[in-house]
Amino acid sequence: MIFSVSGRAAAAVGVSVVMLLTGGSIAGAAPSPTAAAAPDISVANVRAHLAQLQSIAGANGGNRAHGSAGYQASLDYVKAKLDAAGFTTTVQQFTASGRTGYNLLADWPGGDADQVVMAGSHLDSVSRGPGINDNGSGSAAVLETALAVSRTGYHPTKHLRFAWWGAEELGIVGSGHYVDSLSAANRSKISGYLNFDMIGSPNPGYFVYDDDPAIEKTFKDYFTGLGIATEPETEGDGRSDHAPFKDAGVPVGGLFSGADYIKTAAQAAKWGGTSGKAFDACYHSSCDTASNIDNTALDHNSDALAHAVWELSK
Ligand code: DTR
Ligand code: ZN
Ligand code: ZN
Repeated sequence: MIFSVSGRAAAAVGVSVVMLLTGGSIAGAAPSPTAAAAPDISVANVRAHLAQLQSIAGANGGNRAHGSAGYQASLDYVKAKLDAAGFTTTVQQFTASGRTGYNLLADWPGGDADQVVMAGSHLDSVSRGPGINDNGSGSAAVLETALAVSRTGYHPTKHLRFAWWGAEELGIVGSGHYVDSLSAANRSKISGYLNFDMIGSPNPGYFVYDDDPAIEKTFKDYFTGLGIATEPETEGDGRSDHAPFKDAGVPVGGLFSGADYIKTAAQAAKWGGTSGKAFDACYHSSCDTASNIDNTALDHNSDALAHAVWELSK
C-alpha cells in the first residue's frame, strides 16, 4: 500500500495514518534494562534478500531502477518484511527526471524521539543491471539488521529509524528530498546517519567513512576485534546518501567495500583478493548480479552494521 506522502504536513499525516493501519505505537516499550550486544547477522538471511532482489530484477526487465516496476517491487518486498516485524513504515513520494520515486522509512516504536539513530541504503539500481552489490548489498544488510532488532526485542534508549532511498543513481535524489523535507528541529534530532552503499564487493576492501570520528571509531573498533585492518573511505565523499545528511550538519558514517577502483598489491596483502583488479568489476554493469558478491565481506559488514546500530543507540 503506497501513501502519497510529500512535504512535511503530508508526511505528518502519512505517518499518523500509517501508525493506525500498521498498529505501530509512538510509545513503544521501555528501553531494555541492559544494553545487549548486537546479535550475529545471518549472512544466509542477507543472501536470501539478495536472491529476492535478483529475481525481482529478472521479472522486471533486468533492473530495479528509479521509476521502474523493479524498483516498486523491491520496495514492496522490503516494506512487507518490516510491516510484519512491527515497524511503523512510511513511503515518501518525490519526483525525479519526470518519474515518481519513493523512499521507504521504518521507525522502530519506542526510544527517545529527540535522539534518532538512522541507518540507510539506496534501494535503486542503475538501468543497466540488477544492482545486487550496488546496492542490494546495503539494502539487504540494513533490512536484516532491522529484522534482528525486532526478533531480539531490542529497545534502546534512542529511537531507531531505518531507510531505503530512491533515485540515488540519479544524483542522490531520494535522500536529498528526505533531508530537505525535515524541519530544522527534526533534522537536529538525528544523532547520527549510517550509510551502507556497496558492502559485498567481489574483490573486497574494508573501507570506513572518515566523517564523524565517534561513528568511525565504532566501526574501526569492531574490525580491530576481527583482526581486519580498515582504510578511510575517501573516494566516495559526496557520492552517496550520507552527503545530504552531512551537508545538513548530521554526524555521518558508513562502510564501503569498493567499486571500480583498482586494488593495490598492499591492499591485497592485507585483505586478500586480487591486486591490479577492480574491487567490483561489475560496477554499474549488467553483471552486478547475485554472484557478484563476496560472502565474507557481506558477512563482516552486516555484523559491523548491527554492531554500530546497537552501540550508537544505547
Ligand atoms: N555506490 C556508488 C556511489 C559510491 C559510493 N562510494 C563510492 C566510491 C567510489 C565510486 C562510487 C562510490 C553508486 O551508487 O553509484
Ligand atoms: Zn551506483
Ligand atoms: Zn550505490
